Amino acid sequence: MSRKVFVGDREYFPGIGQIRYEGSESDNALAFKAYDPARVVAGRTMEEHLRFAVCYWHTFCAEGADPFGPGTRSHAWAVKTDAMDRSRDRLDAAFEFFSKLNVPFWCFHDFDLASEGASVAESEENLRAMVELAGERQRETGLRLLWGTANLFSHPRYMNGAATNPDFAVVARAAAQVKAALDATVELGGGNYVFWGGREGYACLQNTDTRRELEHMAIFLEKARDYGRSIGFDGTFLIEPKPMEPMKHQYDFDAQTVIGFLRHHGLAGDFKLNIEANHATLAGHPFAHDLRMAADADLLGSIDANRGDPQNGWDTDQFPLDLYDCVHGMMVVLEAGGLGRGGLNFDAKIRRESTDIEDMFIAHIGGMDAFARGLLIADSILGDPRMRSLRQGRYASFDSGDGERFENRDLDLAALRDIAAGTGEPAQTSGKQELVENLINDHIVRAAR
Ligand code: XLS
Ligand code: NI
Ligand code: NI
Repeated sequence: MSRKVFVGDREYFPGIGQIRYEGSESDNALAFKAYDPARVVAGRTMEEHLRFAVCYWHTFCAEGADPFGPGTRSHAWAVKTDAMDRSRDRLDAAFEFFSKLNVPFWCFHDFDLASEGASVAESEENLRAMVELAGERQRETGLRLLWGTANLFSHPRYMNGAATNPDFAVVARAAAQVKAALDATVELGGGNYVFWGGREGYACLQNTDTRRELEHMAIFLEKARDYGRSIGFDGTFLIEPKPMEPMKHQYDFDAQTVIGFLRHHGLAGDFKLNIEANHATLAGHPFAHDLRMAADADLLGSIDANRGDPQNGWDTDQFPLDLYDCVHGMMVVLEAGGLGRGGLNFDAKIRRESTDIEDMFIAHIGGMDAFARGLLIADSILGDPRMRSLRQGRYASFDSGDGERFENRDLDLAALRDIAAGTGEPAQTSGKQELVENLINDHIVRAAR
């Protein structure tokens, strides 16, 4: 796809042109080695499978600050004194970047796009003005919105939570933000709306009425859903699980916790899950585990692509460059039939020490190539009859006879007992883990050729 790559009245990334596919032999750091948007894999183009999105917050708002020091990068789009001027410059820089990188989608929080005003009405006004401009930029470039969301965790008023805040005034304030962010998402044609429960959880179990807070969260989501539907939002609401950080414990702990919550509160028809790799690993799971749990429940909505550092217990939001993670993840996505209206959003930030402007491009290019390779390798593995029979074959005893009757719920506990008594000690069956892992390695080498 070829688009106009330079919007507004100044170029923020001079010297960097449209990023193109040059193939695996290319040694150009600013070219795709594997991501070839038009290449067809398993019946769809790579662009259709992967549906890449760039996030606004890490890439255009954050400047590399950490708890021990300020930012290390100063952005040319963040220098003007007037906040609205800065927002407009940032939007132009963002759309230039999206276009040059050739991603089809982007994502935002309300207050990434516009700065928060002194009142609810002023914040709404700021956001509306920026949404109008963003709509223009979308039309000019062909970019689409993967999802919008509201930042319900940065402002000090949300220190005790947003939807689960013990103070009703704060809950209402959070609702006002979600209403405006939903309006913005609908206006920009977003396919999804995300809830990440940043401070929905607790720091101290003894001062918290968890039963009441969880009930409030369900009511809040229900009212947001009803409002969204009433203004014509026909996309998917997404919950993004995360076990901790900033709170000691967050209610949306992991995929299975959220699935249980959605089903319990009758929300599973409108809500799905946005699985973030580093959140899954913080919960003690591999990325592919949370993807699989969501997919098994038919609730896999979208992905926040990043990775953690195995030696660190926090959300490092590194770029997803671990090939195994991408392979294992794409195996789940392909088996689930794809991401539907979801996508792969790079909720990732370059390191504080990565201070060249080209590093933003290099990081995203690497992530896109890693997932493109993951897609190719996953497709190759899933097409290997040995792989299929290794997994399916383990369950062959349920395909007929008593196993089938068990699956059909036709055997009660006493009948199972009699079958066991007549069978004797079951024969030992190897799980063949190393064989499966070796097969995956073989496919990684083959598909990379
Ligand atoms: C933080 C989350 C956040 C959400 C959007 O850990 O990943 O970035 O994706 O609010
Ligand atoms: Ni995220
Ligand atoms: Ni995160």
